[in-house]
Amino acid sequence: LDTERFIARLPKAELHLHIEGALEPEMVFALAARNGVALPYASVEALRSAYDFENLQEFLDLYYQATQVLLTARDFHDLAASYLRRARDENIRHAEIFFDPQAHLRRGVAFEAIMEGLTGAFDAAASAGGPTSRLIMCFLRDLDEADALETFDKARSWLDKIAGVGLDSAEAGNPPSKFARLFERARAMGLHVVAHAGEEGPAAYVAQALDILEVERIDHGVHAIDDPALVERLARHRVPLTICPLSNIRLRVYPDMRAHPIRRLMAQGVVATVNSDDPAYFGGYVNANYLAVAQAFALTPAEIATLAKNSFEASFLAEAEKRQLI
Ligand code: ES4
Ligand code: ZN
Repeated sequence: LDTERFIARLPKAELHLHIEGALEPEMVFALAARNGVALPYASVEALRSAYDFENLQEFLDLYYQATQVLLTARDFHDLAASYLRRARDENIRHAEIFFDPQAHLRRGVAFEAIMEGLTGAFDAAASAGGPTSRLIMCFLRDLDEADALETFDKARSWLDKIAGVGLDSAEAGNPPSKFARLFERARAMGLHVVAHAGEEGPAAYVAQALDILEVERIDHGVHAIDDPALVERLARHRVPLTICPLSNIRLRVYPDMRAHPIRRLMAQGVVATVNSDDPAYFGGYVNANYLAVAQAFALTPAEIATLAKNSFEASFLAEAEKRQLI
């Protein structure tokens, strides 16, 4: 309980959160009713009991199905407002938030609706004392690069409200190299660049994300542990990993928390951060993720505080902004 209070009181940044993954079952049903969308589940409980995943793809199938209730600017606003209230209550001072435009554009939702809804909620939260938020536009790696480039074009008039680009969805068989031109364009436009790599994919995909996409952070990156030279490289260059411990257990990347490599990565000098990924699906927001790791490895308060400090270091905030928030 002491550890729980210590974690709750620590100022933290969240750097790996898919806003669509903060869609709680109750909100799925509320938005389905508001928008007249039919659901293949009889109740909130029936939907929640489907959250038992064998792997990443099984999760993604349900995640994309649930996103179908998101149609209007108001829906995106309500979703972001709900996450940010939760984040504020957990003492998260800053959030760098992913969204998946391709998952919405292909259903006929306009870019304007997504952006107006999300940024409206971000601005309201920031004005009300926090957290502050930035947006990272993710591309679905199981689609081709041409689709990503087309989507990037559609985002052109919104780029002043987008901090960076990322890469997510089904990793196996979809290496970072597939998106070399997209990331070259994003970097040329001054955007920050990150990518999911080494979640279900191999350490070689983490190396590709660094070498070909020239990313500043790796999302997940846990499979880097299989390549000691790569771990050493991440540590030496202080390339942060945005680790999502409960996600990795729920998607069976590791059988239990004791088998998770986060402690070994920390011991080898990697800038590790703790994040929630898709908290509505994986059984916990940020503080629950810190607690699960702290308990599995009997972390000291100093070690827990280092994870929180890393979250600000790894963020895209300017140094002066970091000092204000911590
Ligand atoms: C995701 Cl856990 C995870 N992995 C890859 N892509 C994703 N999109 C949303 N959650
Ligand atoms: Zn993720």
